[in-house]
Amino acid sequence: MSTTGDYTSVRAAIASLLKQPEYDDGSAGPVLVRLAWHSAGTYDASTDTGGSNGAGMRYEAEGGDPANAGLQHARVFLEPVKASHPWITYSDLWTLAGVEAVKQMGGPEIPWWPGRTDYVDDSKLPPRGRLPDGALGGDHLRHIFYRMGFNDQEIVALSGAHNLGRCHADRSGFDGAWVNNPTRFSNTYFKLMLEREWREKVLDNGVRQYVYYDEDAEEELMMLPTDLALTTDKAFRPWVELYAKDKERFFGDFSRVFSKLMELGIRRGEKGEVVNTDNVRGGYVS
Ligand code: DDH
Repeated sequence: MSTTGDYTSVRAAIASLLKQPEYDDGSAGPVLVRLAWHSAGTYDASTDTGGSNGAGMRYEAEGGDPANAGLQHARVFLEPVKASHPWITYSDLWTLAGVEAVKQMGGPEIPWWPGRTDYVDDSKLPPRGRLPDGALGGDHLRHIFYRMGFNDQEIVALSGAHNLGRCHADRSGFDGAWVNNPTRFSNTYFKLMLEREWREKVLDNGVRQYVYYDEDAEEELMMLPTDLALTTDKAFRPWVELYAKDKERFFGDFSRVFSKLMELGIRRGEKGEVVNTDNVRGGYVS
């Protein structure tokens, strides 16, 4: 059994479960990053509700949101880590797993602090509909991410996470990967977005996405309507161009905004300790 507070041991346990030859592209990494993001991305700054505190996805109200379809795989991957480190909260484990997965897949180090609690009043879970819908456009992106307290540049930087993983027809309805090496963190997503001729494709299930056939990979790559909105919107596009050119800048900005995402709704005291124990305003300590 590990020592309470030994996050180095938790990180090592996460790193050692990433390789999953039978799963997707052979890695649990991308779906762990998505779990971390969806656990935090329910935050609403105006009511100070939602966010990673509470690990509300353990409950049907949040876990059963169609936007979270497939994330049970990520939670199941992490169960052995919780079993060998029972002192860690789910909310800390899920956020740390995302941070560690990015690093292990060749991405930047992301500052992360522990202390989240699993206390949640499940009658007060954030309403569904707070996570983005890939079928929509730039206005929707702003509506969703401004609500969390992000600006246009931060929206573009965060979207760069789509260098990782893939869409699954049985989860979101969209299908395919954004890049041909989806378990390696990079800025390829931004490059492809600008450099390739994307054409609209309506899938058999009626879902509309954009595709491009990559001859080298002999694979069809995809973009969501929300992804390509980053290239057509005047305010988003310069950031796409910058990140396509400057990988270091993207890595630095991604690290900062992902860290900010993981901290949404978490209030810390002078020593970095979390002073609100709930994911709803006025938890036990206000
Ligand atoms: Fe995403 N994402 N995401 N995404 N996302 C999907 C997969 C992954 C949107 C829609 C989808 C972020 C932003 C957006 C990851 C990380 C992040 C899928 C496919 C859809 C759809 C799900 C499936 O079928 O399995 C939309 C829309 C947005 C937006 O509006 C900006 C952000 C901010 C992140 C982040 O991590 C910071 C990752 C990783 C995946 C791959 C998951 C997997 O299983 O593989």
